[in-house]
Amino acid sequence: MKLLISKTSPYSRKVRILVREKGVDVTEIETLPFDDEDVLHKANPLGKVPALLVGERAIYDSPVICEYLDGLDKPWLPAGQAAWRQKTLHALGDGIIDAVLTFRMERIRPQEQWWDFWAMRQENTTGRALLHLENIVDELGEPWGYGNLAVACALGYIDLRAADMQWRTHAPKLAKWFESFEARKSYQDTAPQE
Ligand SMILES: N[C@@H](CCC(=O)N[C@@H](CS)C(=O)NCC(=O)O)C(=O)O
Repeated sequence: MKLLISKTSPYSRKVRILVREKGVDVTEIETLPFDDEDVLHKANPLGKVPALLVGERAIYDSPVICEYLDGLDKPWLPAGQAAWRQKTLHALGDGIIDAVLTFRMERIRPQEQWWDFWAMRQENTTGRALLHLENIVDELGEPWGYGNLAVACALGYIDLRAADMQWRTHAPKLAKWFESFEARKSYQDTAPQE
């Protein structure tokens, strides 16, 4: 299997960590989505990373790839009703990434094109989601799980792109919980590289 990734993409990072934690045999291929490379467009017409090539077939987006790879052996995702809890947590992590990414795209435009309403909305979304996680931190468990994977990558992405939020000050219990992830080799080996 081949995995198209970018080394700053938090969605790619989720899959890259899962691959390492579960020991799946996958070759990573680095692409630059904003360079509109053919290899990526062929794999994913949406032009986004990550995309997984399984023989002639391509699988995307990152939650679908995670579910596919996780299901190959000893799934983290529990069976039955408990799966929805994990998938919802995964969606929460991805939603934080979406909001931080949207905020960043707003702020790298020329300043006269900034849309403050939209930027503030993303900031508020991120703040609310972090507060929610702080309130449910005791339910999260550790170390990696299907939902925690996305939450940890979201926190890592805030560190990369929105460090001035100082989220650890506002969510100290979550910050403590996060320490065990930061110490993992799979997390360190997938640190974003610009
Ligand atoms: N929902 C998608 C989001 C993927 C995504 O937005 N990836 C970004 C990189 S972080 C990308 O490839 N962007 C290129 C573009 O939007 O054209 C997933 O979870 O895989």
